[in-house]
Amino acid sequence: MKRTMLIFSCILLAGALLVPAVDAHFLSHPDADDVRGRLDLRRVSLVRDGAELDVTVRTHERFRDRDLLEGGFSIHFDSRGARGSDFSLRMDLNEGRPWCTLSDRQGFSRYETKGTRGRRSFACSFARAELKPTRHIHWRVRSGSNETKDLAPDQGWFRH
Ligand SMILES: [Ca+2]
Ligand SMILES: [Ca+2]
Repeated sequence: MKRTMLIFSCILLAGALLVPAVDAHFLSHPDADDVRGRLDLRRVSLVRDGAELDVTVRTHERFRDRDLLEGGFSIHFDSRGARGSDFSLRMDLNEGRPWCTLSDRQGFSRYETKGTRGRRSFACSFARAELKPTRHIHWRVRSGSNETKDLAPDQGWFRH
């Protein structure tokens, strides 16, 4: 009985150690210190948390409200049919609060919610169903202000 418990515990432990490593590999991506300005992307992540998707962008430097008002961050999702962006998530300010707006290909707002802002980070969560995915989600991140233009990845798309 003890032996069975031990083997079972080892299997559970191995599973717990393996899963985060695989997730981290596929869902979180570094971006180089490769452009000027405060919105130079450092790391971007897309994590599935049950039915929710959590998007987080991190920058090399602290950014200001002004940087968000001049452009902020946008995430493009390719989740349906032909290649190209089907939905985009804007991460900026609305009446001084961190704000997330998910819009469709035509630019119509489909979902809005409060974001979470740190000195060098911005995060949004929304239901995966909002993307109406018909296949694997591909995504990419753009940051922009008067002094910064950055992309992650530098070319192409991440695959969820
Ligand atoms: Ca960068
Ligand atoms: Ca880049």
